[in-house]
Amino acid sequence: MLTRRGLMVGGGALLLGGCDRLNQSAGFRELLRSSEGLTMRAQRLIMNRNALAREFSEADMSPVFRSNGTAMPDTPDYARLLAERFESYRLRVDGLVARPLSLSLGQLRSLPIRTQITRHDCVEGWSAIGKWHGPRLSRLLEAAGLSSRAKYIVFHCMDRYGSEPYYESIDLIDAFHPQTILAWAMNGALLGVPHGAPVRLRVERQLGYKQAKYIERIEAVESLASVQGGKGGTWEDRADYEWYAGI
Ligand SMILES: Nc1nc2c(c(=O)[nH]1)N[C@H]1C(S)=C(S)[C@@H](COP(=O)(O)O)O[C@H]1N2
Ligand SMILES: [Mo]
Repeated sequence: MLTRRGLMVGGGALLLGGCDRLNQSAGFRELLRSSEGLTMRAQRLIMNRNALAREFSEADMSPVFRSNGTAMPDTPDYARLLAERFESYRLRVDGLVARPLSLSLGQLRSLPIRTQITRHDCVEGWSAIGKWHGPRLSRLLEAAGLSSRAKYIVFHCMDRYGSEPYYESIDLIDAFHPQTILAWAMNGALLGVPHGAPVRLRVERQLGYKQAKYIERIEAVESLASVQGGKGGTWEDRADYEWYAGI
């Protein structure tokens, strides 16, 4: 029987490509076997998780970008923040981090920004192309010192559904994706209230309901089970929407 080492040092071994060599490892064979049960679509989703969402040009931008879900959070706290133009607003980053952060809007706006023109797709059947500006989420997570135990990033919002705040969550692949930003401006102006002022998430490889608006707290967790209904988001808990809403 040929051993892996035998193949590596044998005469023909030098001609073997990386894949042939990988095929010899039990771990890789196991991976192939377990993935046979997955559909092609699921495999493609897994393989392409780091790919970029398409970016558009200024000419493609929608003349009207409608608002959906909450357009004005109706809590006294939000009314107060709005009245003082978010002067005392703080974005908290906490949970499984070494150094919890509490950032004013001024501090958030002083971080280097990414600008991207992307298409937003809502499950209710509408899409719009808009331009978003804000720091990458990864920058904040790095500044906070994300723990190696963290597996998900939860976004707690200032608007409520019933008695609970709107919330959403993503995994670390999406959290560190280059197009995952905390947008504080849209289409060249400060983010308006209907679109999530003062800060909303853009996670461009996923559907509209994942794009959390009115964010006040970003929490790193090991499991989603203990956050609200346990399914990772307001619509996941209430309407059985998929947690991973990849597009
Ligand atoms: N906090 C919060 N975030 C939210 C929602 C919401 O109601 N509250 N609605 C979601 C849905 S379903 C969509 S399609 C988008 C709409 O974003 P827009 O209002 O900027 O178009 O926000 C998402 N994020
Ligand atoms: Mo949506």
